[in-house]
Amino acid sequence: QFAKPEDAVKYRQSSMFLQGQHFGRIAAMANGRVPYDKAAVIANAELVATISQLPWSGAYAPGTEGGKAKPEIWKDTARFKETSDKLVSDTAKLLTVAKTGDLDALKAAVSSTGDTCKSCHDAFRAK
Ligand code: ASC
Repeated sequence: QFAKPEDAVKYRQSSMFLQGQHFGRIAAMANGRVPYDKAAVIANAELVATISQLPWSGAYAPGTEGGKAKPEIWKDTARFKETSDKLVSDTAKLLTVAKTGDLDALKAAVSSTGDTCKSCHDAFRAK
């Protein structure tokens, strides 16, 4: 899938960067730092729901160790898969909630999705 291992590292870092940017735009509206705009939340949630699926099918394949990725990713593959699956389901839910226009539900979905980001980073990303 990748010409060289560094490309896998670049790919997963790029997808994490994009997720952070688009999730951050939603979080800013959920937290009231930026005025709530339902269409903007949906557009960003569509992107996050898609981008969150990208890194798991090959960008952490064996032999792509590097960057801030901890060795645990390749040791505790079951737990890594569990947390990555949870992110994908959380972001799908986030999109569903975005479309309802319910701001309180959006806050809750942003909070739980952010918890999922954090728990995976705590376990699998070096400082
Ligand atoms: C973000 C981002 C993360 C998560 C995490 C949530 O916007 O870049 O890594 O949210 O900070 O706790």
